[in-house]
Amino acid sequence: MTEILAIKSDFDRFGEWIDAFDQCDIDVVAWEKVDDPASIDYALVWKPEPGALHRLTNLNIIFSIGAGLDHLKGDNILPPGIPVIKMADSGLTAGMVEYVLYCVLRYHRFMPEYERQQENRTWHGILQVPAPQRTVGILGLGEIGSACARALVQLDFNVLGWSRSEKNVQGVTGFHGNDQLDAMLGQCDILVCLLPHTRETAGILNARTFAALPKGAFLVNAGRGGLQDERDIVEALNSGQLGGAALDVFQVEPLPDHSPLWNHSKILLTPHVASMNLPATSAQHVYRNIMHFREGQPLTHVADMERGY
Ligand code: NDP
Ligand code: OXD
Repeated sequence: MTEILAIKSDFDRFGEWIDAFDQCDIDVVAWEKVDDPASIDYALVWKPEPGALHRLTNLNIIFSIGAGLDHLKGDNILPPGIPVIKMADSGLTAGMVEYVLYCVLRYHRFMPEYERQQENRTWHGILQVPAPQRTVGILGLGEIGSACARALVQLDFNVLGWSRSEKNVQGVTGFHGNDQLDAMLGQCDILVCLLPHTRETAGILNARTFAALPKGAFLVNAGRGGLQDERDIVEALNSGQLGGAALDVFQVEPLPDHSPLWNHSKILLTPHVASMNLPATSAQHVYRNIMHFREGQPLTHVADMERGY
């Protein structure tokens, strides 16, 4: 009997998901069309309602639409004992690489300064800094962080990376654990945050972290809003401790109207669009894991929900 994958998609993209699984040996059903919850073998979800996954009594695997797992962390969301797989989509990763390169190059080539100059009809060249003399530190060297690090290495930047466990990414100087964080921060001209939001990482982008950076360093956060203290960011920008910040994620999303971040002259703000998963490539990751499950092979990208990512 053909197995069934139920999909609760974001952005009304169910049609794209149907097409993406077209060539796979699996039936796909939209979340709201599930008649018999016991017939569902796998679930691919974004922001499931509390209790909804518990009703799928024969579920084998829960797939997250999204690399971040915050949407699965509320009370009564996850039934116990069922593996949760993080999204690892080459399309999503490629988008993150584009966003990070864009932000890093923007600061590296003084674009905010030239934008200000243009407003004032000022013609003034700033001495170019060669990429090897520019140090970019990446917080989080996972699926996305390591891809961004590799792309920056390709452009000849001096790249540092921080992770929980020791990592070896070619061309990247690695740091790991809380004890080594300050040693990395002290060298970063541009700090890029690609961490997951967990108990341990919550609020890590705070005044203490900014104080450990060289004065005038730039911040890029495309991880999660819960990683940043927005008041500390504004203070660090106003004092000049931070030279600028590119923020894609926020403590509250959508960003409230009254937030001072909206019109701060040193902030480049985007509405959580650094990247989006693409059903065509995401489906390959999902189906690969379904095949592993059927063949009794180990699953990949299994989240440790206790650890938080
Ligand atoms: P991964 O799980 O592959 O990688 C997470 C990385 O963070 C790992 O290197 C991990 O270390 C490190 N890490 C976790 N906790 C700590 C800690 N306490 N101290 C030091 N390092 C830590 O995640 P992805 O790379 O796939 O995604 C990262 C995040 O990016 C997502 O969780 C999501 O929040 C965000 N994201 C944002 C998007 C956007 O559009 N803005 C789009 C996609 C993702 P280790 O390697 O040792 O495990
Ligand atoms: C994700 C996201 O986590 O889009 O994948 O933010």
